[in-house]
Amino acid sequence: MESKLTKNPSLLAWLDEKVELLKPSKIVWIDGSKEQIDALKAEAVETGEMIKLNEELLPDCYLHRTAENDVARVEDRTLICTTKEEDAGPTNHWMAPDKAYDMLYKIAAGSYEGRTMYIIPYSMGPVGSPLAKIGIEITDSIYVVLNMNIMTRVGAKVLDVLGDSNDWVRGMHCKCNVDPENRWIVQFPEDNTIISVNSAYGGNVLLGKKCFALRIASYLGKNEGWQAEHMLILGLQKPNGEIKYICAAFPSACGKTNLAMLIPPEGYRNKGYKIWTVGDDIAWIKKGPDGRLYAINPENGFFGVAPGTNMKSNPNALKSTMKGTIFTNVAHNLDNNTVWWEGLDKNPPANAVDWKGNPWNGQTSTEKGAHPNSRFTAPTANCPCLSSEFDNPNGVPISAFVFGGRREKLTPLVYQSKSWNNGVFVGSIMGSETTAAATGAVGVVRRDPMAMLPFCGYNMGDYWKHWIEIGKTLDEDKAPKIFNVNWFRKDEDGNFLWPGFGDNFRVLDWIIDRCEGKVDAQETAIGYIPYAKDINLEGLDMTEEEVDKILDVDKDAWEEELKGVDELYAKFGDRLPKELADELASVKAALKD
Ligand code: GTP
Ligand code: SPV
Ligand code: MN
Repeated sequence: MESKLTKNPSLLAWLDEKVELLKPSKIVWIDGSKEQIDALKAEAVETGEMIKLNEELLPDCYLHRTAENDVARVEDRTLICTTKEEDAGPTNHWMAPDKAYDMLYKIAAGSYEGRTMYIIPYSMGPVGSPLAKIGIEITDSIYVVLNMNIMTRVGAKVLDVLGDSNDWVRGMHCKCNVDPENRWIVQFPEDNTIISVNSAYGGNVLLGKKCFALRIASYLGKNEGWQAEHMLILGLQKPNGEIKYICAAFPSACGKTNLAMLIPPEGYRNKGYKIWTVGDDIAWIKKGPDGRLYAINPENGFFGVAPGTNMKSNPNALKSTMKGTIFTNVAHNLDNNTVWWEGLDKNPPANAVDWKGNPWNGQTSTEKGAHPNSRFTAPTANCPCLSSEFDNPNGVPISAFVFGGRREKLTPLVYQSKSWNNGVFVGSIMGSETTAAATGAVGVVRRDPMAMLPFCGYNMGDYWKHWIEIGKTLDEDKAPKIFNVNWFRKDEDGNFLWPGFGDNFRVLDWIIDRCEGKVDAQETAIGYIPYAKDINLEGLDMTEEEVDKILDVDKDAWEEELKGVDELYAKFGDRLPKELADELASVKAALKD
């Protein structure tokens, strides 16, 4: 093995085994140097794996297309392999570890023949932070290396911090021949190990992200007393300069990136309000020495949904993609060698190539130019509103947790839970319409507790218990308040009833006022709902009566909804925390009043 970057015995032994299994022709350690990364970019362009975009308009940006059958996470083929099936729980797919290793090693054997094994040392969280953790991903894909280099902190400096420690997450990715029938994304939480075969799409192969930072990390967090959540982290700056931090969990493609980077409405901006982005997808949360919960964003980039991103909906995201970005499965505008996606502007290119690689005329075609789950991989450093605390190794103190889903009906614009345990209940009953972020039907309501359904690395009942236990350790005045939001209510004609995007700031404003005890609310069966007059509508073409409509609590509809919760809870048997059963009973009783 040429120029090893470490003497770490556990790592070298693991690599020896993998070399023997995979039989690479060449081995390259990713040291994180600019020269090395530039050479890999050039190589990927040379082989056609990536297309170099217009250097003047999009400097250092590239386009990549994945296989047509490999464009989203595959939840049916995502396994949690624990010794006991019940430890994976009823909401995960499970396989016995021995059987899974056997199956995966057979698929992977010899699959690097004639190819290069890249060894990527990476840190989730600022390198050396007490909240950070280290992973090693081996892969045979340059695209994966280049994405990991944006999404995480990569290179020799990580190995310096690791030293001889055995505390690192093993990640093996084999692209194989992207065969969907042999595609598996497998977590072994008890072994700190991830194996991903037959895919080359983001969430399936950038192993630091969902596989490590959520599935493995949620399991580690349960054992070590912290939390890994599918949450954005934002700072809301008030006119007096004070900044309050909020973590929000929405399911995939339900608005985290948009909320994390929002620009407040003009009236607020003029007063001095501002949003700072700490993270847009994942939060690692731990109690700090002052008894408050602190969050870091373990990532170093944004793997954001491209469609719908434009200068009006999310200018900060769009600006983040203007340099050093990899675009995946968007349309290629041949006139100026740039990219396009649905919702970027009203002027689709006529002379273009669609996400499948076919000639595409955006002016006349009825097909989509970009895949609905097409994405950009952009460095956080590009974000115009990146928080100065982004790299703070100790994280930021959390004032509020916000849960939210995509619901045409039922769920009010915002409500506040009545207590910590009631808030955990609110998170646990989350339902949301499915999106293109995972393969399968789109627009179907499913229960997605805490937006973690596809990402919890252990029994969801134990995960809820962990939430309840964390609450017990927090003093009442230090515990974040817990809310639920829904930006997606629609009228009978299918039009959104709430403008969303930047105007969601109006709801954040109410949330912070509630945290500070500055505003009253009406108690309902499900929680505290705002008085319509307390949602600031200045500059908005919307009346209080219209706001009232999206704040209503339809008791009959909620009773119906809770039947779905009964079904969910019934799956857990005695792993369902009693506290949640009690909360469900009391909400049901309140709905009958
Ligand atoms: P993941 O990266 O998959 O975890 O998704 P995310 O939660 O970061 O979702 P994102 O912010 O990328 O939003 C996904 C989609 O929701 C895009 O098509 C947005 O245009 C749309 N969206 C986001 N916020 C709003 C909103 O407030 N109102 C409406 N109507 N749509 C929104
Ligand atoms: C999600 O699906 O929630 C994402 C994209 O953030 S992926 O990395 O593919 O999981
Ligand atoms: Mn996500």
